[in-house]
This record gives sequence, C-alpha cells and structure tokens, in this order.
Amino acid sequence: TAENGLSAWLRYAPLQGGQHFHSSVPSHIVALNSSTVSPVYIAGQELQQGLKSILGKQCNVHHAHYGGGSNIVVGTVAEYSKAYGALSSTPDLLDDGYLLDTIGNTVQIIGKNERGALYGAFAYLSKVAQGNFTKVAEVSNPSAPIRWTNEWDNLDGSIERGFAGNSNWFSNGSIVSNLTRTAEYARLLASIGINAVVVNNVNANASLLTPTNIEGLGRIADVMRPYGVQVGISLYFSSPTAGVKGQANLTNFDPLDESVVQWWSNVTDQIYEHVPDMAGYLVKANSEGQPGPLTYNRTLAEGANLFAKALQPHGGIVMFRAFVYNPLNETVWTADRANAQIEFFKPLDGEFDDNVVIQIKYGPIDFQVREPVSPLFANIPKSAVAIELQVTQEYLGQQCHLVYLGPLWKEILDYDLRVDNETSLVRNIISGERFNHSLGGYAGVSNVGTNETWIGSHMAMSNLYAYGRLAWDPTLDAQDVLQDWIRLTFNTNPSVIDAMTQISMESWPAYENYSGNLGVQTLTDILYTHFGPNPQTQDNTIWGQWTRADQKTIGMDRTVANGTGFAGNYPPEIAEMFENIATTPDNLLLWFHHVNYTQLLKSGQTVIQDFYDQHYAGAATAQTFTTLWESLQGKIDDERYYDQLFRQVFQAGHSLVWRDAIANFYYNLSGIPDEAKRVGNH
Ligand code: GCW
Repeated sequence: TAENGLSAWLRYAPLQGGQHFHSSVPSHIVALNSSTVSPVYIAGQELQQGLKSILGKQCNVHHAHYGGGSNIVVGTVAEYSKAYGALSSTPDLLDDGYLLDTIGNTVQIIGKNERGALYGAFAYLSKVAQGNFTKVAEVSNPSAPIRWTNEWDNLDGSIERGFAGNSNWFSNGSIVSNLTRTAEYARLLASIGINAVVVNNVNANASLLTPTNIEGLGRIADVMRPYGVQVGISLYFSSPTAGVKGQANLTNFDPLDESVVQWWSNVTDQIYEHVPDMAGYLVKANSEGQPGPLTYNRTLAEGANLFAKALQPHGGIVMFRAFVYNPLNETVWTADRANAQIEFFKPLDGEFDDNVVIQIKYGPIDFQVREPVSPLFANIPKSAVAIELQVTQEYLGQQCHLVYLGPLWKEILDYDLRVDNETSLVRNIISGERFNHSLGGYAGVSNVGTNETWIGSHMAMSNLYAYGRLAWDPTLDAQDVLQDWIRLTFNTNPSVIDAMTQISMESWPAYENYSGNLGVQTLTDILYTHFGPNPQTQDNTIWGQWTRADQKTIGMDRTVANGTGFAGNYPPEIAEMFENIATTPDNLLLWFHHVNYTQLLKSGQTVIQDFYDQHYAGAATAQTFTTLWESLQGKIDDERYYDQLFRQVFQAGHSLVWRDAIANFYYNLSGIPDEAKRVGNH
C-alpha cells in the first residue's frame, strides 16, 4: 500500500505488546490550542492518533484545563500558565524550543511557541513509537532559526533534479487545487523540526508572481501553517521586465532604479496579503544564466538588499545564494571555479542588510561525493550564513543507489575552520554563534515529488529525516539518527536495525570509492545527467569541474605556491595543511594537488593503484548490500522489501559498471598496469 511510503517515519506502527504499556502513558490529552488550525491543535490530534495506533490506547482530547485522571498537557508556556498556573521553574527555551517533563501523572509538553509545542509532541511520540517509556524530562532547542527545505519544483510540474515524479503543488503553470499531499509533507517536516519550505525552483520563473499564483501560494501556506511550516519562494531577478500577467511591465530590472524598487515592494505587499507569514525569498542571481544585478554594474549585495528592503516591513528574510561562478578556460592553469564564491562575496562582507542570509553549498563546487568545506564560511564574518545541503542525490546515485548522507554532512558540520586560530566549527558559524548573528541555519534541497516514497526510494528517506534532525541538533550522531529512523520507518527488530545500519553506514564510503576517490570528485556525466560514470566529461568543458588528467598526471593544483591559490582561501592553519601534499589528507589529495599517477599516498600505495583498488573495493562492498538486504525478507513488509531489493540489485550491478568504466579509463590513459591484474587485458 502507499501508506508505508507516504507516512514514512510517522507510521505509528503498532508496537509489539503495546497493550502492556497502556499504564505507561496518560489517558487524557489536554491540547491548549488557540484555534483548530494551529500547531497545538494538530499536536493534540497527533498524540491521540499516535497512542491509539502504536499502543491501541484510546485517549480523549480536551481543549481546556482538565483535572481528572492522568494527562498529557500540550501547549505554549503562556497557555499552560493560564490554565494550570506558572511552571515551577521557567525553562530556558528559544523560539521553536520545547520542554518535556513528567510531574506525577502528568506529561508536560510545553513549547516556547505553538510550533515548539508540536515539535515536543512529535518528540514524545517518537519515543513511544520506539518503545522508550522512560520518564521524559528534557529541554530541546533548535541549533539555528533557519531550518528550511528548498524544492526545485517548476511551474509546469516538473522538478529539476527530482527523482520522484512530478510536483505536488504546481501543474501547468499554476498551483494545483488538491493540496492533500502538501499537508502530509508539512506534517513530516514538522516532525523533524523543519519550519519553512521554498516551494519553487531557484531557477525561478517570473510567472509565479501573477495574481492567481500569489493567491495559490496563499492556499499552500494555509495548508502548511497548522504544522508550523512557512512558505518561501524563489524569485527570478528580472521579473519586472518579464511581462508578468497582472503586474506592471518595466523596461529595466536595475536594483537601484526607483521604479524597480517600487515594483518589488508592491509585489511583496501583494504576497503578504495572501501569505501574512511568508518566510522570505530565495534568490539565485548571475549564476548559470540567471539574470542579476551585474547586468547594471550593481553588486550582488545591492541585488540582495533590493529584496531585503521589500521584505523588511513584513519580517521576511532573503536567502541569497553564493553559488555564483563564470564559465572558465581550462588552458589557464590558475583558473578555478572553486575560487569564484570568494571572489564574488568576500569583498561584499558587511554590505548586506541584516535580513539577508548568504546560502552556501557545503563545498566550493557542487554537491560532489567529497569536497573540502567551502572556505566562504570563514571569510564573511559580518554576514549571516546558511549551509545548503542536498537531500536529493543529484550526483550521488539519484535514489537508485543507497547513499546515506548523514556521515557526509556530519564531517562538514563538525569541521573546524580555525578562523583567527580559534575553534570555528562550521555548525557554530551557521548557527550564528561564532560570529554573533541572530540569523543563520540550514537549507536542504529535497525535491520530493508525487511518488509514493516522496523522494524516489524508501531508504532514501533516511536522508530527509537526518537532514531535519541534524539541522535541529548538529551534534547528534549520524548513526543514532539513522537508527531512530529505522525503528520508526520499519520496526525495532535488532536484526533489521543491524542490517540496515551496516548498509547505510558503509554506503557513502562505498559510493565514493567506486565513483571517484582521493578527492577527484564524482566522475559522473557532467554535461547533462549527472548519473553514471563518464570521466571523460570532466575536462575540456567550461564548467570547471576539472581533473586535469593526462598520461602522466592527475589532479587540480590548488596551491598558492604553484596553482590556483584556492588553498589560500582558508584561515592560515587550514591553508597551510592543504598547501602541502604531506599534510593533505589522502581523501582530498587530487582536490588540492596535481601529481603523478605514481605519487605515493600515506598508505604507501601509488595513486593509480589506489584508484584501481578502491574502485574494486567499493564495488565489492555494494555487492554485500544485496545479501544484507536479502537477510531482511520476512522481517519487514514485502512491499518495501521487494521495492528496495530491486534497487540494491541495480546498485550492485551499476557499481561494477562504475568500477570498470573508471579503472579502464585511467588504465587506458596512463598505461600503468594494475598490480592485481584486474584491469585491462592480461
Ligand atoms: O549543479 C547544479 C545543478 C542544477 C542546479 C544548480 C544550482 C537548480 O545541476 O540543476 O540548478 O546546481 O544549485 O543552482
């Protein structure tokens, strides 16, 4: 049935022996909501449904002070105090944070705001669903205020880099009438702490701004609002000249032109009439053919501030993308796309309005299987920043390969950039803590579609789950988060948990090994699909995802001494490490250095032999995933078992295609035989 996929980790599957735990949870629910379309009302319903479904226990929901019996009371600090009197101690809550506490027979679920109370209810239900009945007592606050998804949905209903069918909210240029799935998605997002969704593609379309579509955005916002999820939208920079139906058409889109300023403030006011709590705008300008302020010799900051000023009276924010670069000429040794963001944004630090947040992809290029942390995080301390992570697996197997991304994101979030020789973890930079900003956070490119699994495969939903959990608390362990997801999505059988954990935790390293190790990047088709091996497309393009591989050598020289200078974009301690081969970790060697195929690694192996060995090792690991998955037959439902089995068989086969394509490519190029005699003719 579709149910398993659509409800994802919110299945509330019956717990084995659930009836024995009836006395472990209260019998009444008191939801102190402001209205029937508010997060606390939803919290009351979720608690009722959840306890019924997980434990078979029927609880009544009350909406005002209730004195009899044992209660779960859910509400805001303010509503709780009104109904039950002041809390014995005031919890230290930030916006969206919550307190779970057990006082006698009562479970308190208290949010700083209604959204926080709903998060607390989901946190409580997550414990119950996992069979955890220890007395709750915790305060939980979000790491950062911005915890958004970005959806690359086009108005025609297609989704850029989406692998799960068509859009849930757009079709034929406008917003669909049936938004049931949108509400279900908001429910899932609320349960992992996501508070806004940018509903249309960053490669935006001006016709989103017709009066009819603005009204449609209001409908989307109305169905997501009860879950505490706000709507944001992506803007097309030259909309004023695009002939948007129902809006004035101007002759220019210069951000400093008074008529343009007026145009945007007028459109923004129209949007807020329909979406009074719109979260803000996402803008991709002067990047990959998108229009922007540079056309008028205005800076990117002047472009960003145009929107910031229109939003400011309404409390909205601008997420301005740092993903800006120009086509490059590979014959120039010092040309490097990785430098582009620093060149564009570093000089503008301090010029962005307070409600602008610079949205930075985790690496300097583009969601590769391995990249160093983008040094931009260390270079614009006066600007609020957010990290952009990609939940949809654009370069990472597109949901046909199981690649659990929690560990990749953790490496990035935990990275210490050593700004001013002080601890400067990426997660503390984006939270706003390191450089004292009140704004900051996370944007996850999710690209869910109409597919019954939401994202394209059941197992790939672990990535959406992990994204939300880590955005809430980046100090969590990626494996712990995964295991919560397994218990909630499948069941609590230890052998199910073990097998799924092993596959998932080995999946990113395996994919890296068979798709492109040593920091050479995902050797996929760069020109169009970004799927499957195509190492010959990396070089001789203007896209700058080069390997500079020839008969004797490979890798990008990004040193200051002899290369593109990119290593020098990091604070001194990190720059020095990457500048030298001896101190560069093997997994980023070819990212920073141009070396002979015979260069020795720290392991003592040559680069080319390690290439061969790791491609074989990665593919061999992918074969074991099929066997491990087969051990799950009968332990999970057949529907999801067979659906994923098909994918594991594909991944196993495709990993061999990857292995052979890449090993042979470099063998043919270098002529250096494989010591183990697997590659080439023997
Ligand atoms: O890598 C590229 C993707 C594009 C995407 C772009 C971006 C939305 O291939 O599909 O466009 O990144 O992030 O803007």
